[in-house]
Amino acid sequence: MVKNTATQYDVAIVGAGFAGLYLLHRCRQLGLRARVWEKGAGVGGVWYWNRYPGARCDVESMQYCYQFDAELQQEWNWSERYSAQPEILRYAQHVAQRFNLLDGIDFEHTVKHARFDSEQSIWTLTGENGESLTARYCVMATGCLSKPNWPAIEGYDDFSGPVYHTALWPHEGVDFKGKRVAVIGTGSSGIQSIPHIAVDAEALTIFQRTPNYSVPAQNGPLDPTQAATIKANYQALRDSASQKHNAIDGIYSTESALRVSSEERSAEYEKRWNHGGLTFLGAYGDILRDKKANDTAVEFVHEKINSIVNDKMVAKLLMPTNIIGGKRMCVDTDYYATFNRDNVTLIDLNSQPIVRLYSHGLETAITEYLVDIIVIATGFDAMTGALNQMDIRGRSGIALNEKWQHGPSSYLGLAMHDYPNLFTVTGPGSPSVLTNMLPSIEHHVEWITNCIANMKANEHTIIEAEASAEQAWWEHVQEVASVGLKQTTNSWYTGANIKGKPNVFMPYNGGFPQYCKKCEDVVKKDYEGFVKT
Ligand code: NA7
Repeated sequence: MVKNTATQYDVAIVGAGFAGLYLLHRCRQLGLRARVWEKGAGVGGVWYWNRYPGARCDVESMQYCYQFDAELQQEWNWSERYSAQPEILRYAQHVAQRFNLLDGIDFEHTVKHARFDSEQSIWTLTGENGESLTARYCVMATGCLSKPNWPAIEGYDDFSGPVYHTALWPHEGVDFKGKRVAVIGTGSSGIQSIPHIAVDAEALTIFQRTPNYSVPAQNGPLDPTQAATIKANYQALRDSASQKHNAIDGIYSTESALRVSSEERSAEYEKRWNHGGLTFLGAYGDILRDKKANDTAVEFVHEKINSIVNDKMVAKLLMPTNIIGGKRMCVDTDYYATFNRDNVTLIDLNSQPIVRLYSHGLETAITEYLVDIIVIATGFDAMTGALNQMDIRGRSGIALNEKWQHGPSSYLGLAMHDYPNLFTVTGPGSPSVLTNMLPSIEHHVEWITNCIANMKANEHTIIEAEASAEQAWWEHVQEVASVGLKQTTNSWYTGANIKGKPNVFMPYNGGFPQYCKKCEDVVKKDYEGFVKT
């Protein structure tokens, strides 16, 4: 039965991940009527879907959490330095309950179309189930890593066993005991899951196209004294993080890797390797700016891989040859050591590409691999994938994926010309995936909801990014992307992981503080670059 909820809301929110939850809460705080549509059967977004073994965040939990509510910050206790997916999901569920958000969310509601009616100045969302939702404003809180990327391999239907994508993991889990397992893909999801699968599986064969750099998390139970110290002065940590390029607190040197002796450099890298985590790249200020400086970090990690992995041929295959930090570095527990296990085999897809799946396994250009279970860890159509898969049409009726056919563009990663009253949380053109997502999400949610409240207070009904402002911002996004080494690597930041996707560096690499300042200036100048009516 087609049901039209008819009620007009101030704000329609798509997605009940960390962005959607906070949006709903903020809207309610500001007296805005809001409704959330969420595809999943529960809250949590990326943490709802990515339930593969070993899934955990790569930013320390004391930082990878909301800061908008001081009490929430104080009362929640993380058990590990880097929490695992079940705990992060419990946190999202706790937030939803604590702030009474569940009654504002329609679960299992997938948006098919979003249309702007210029005459009435309203957005209408239509779901796959035929229901509709109307609101003056629409906020896409659809996440940057939400649309799974399936490799184009022939024969999915021919394989007689189960095939699991890491981003669509079954809620009941997967029992690998006594099974021969294949993992395709060695990005973060592969690198996190492989050590766990290896422990349970009878045999694990890993199909690697490109090796990734990974540093140890050095994860463990969170030291309660350390947690208490942070909690006693949480704001100082948050303030310090907000001044960092990636919004992650840590020690980032501005010194050149090339101005110190090789002994001093090795000692610094060793210290950071032993400390664990993404701040490894903060050892020197020019690692992501100067290829020679980058080479020093590459050499260190190569030596580490060589020292951990017994089979030197395997070690060599695991050593990436591109720059370090071009792709998002991985943070692991026991990844390289896993290759010393007797039940683990590494296959280089460059020397034997997969030809097809057949009833009992995978066939490569060289041989056949008998397996019972296939795990697909091939990532996402990042940043634009979730938006482009909906049919979003603005003022002139042009679909967003048509506007973006040569690559995305936006004003501040927040809004697009020709799509009035539509906002994106951590959209392309914002720092998003180059930062700790939580502060980036909170910043966007606050900016967007303040903007909507301001519109209402001033009796405006439409806000739209000017074409010139969008163009100037996008040129700036590309200009800062061209500084340094990051864009020299093919990655999901540039869309290179998806066949046919335009090659455009999508996140804003000018740094979180500079970005926030720009957003603040826009507001101070009465929403400069936007037209309000
Ligand atoms: P990633 O980082 O995009 O990694 C995907 C991996 O899958 C990577 O090794 C790819 O190799 C590989 N891949 C992709 N397509 C294929 C095909 N067709 N055949 C073989 N191998 C393939 O995704 P993740 O889910 O691991 O991590 C995403 C983010 O989540 C991560 O950056 C963190 O921020 C958290 P390639 O490098 O393309 O050759």
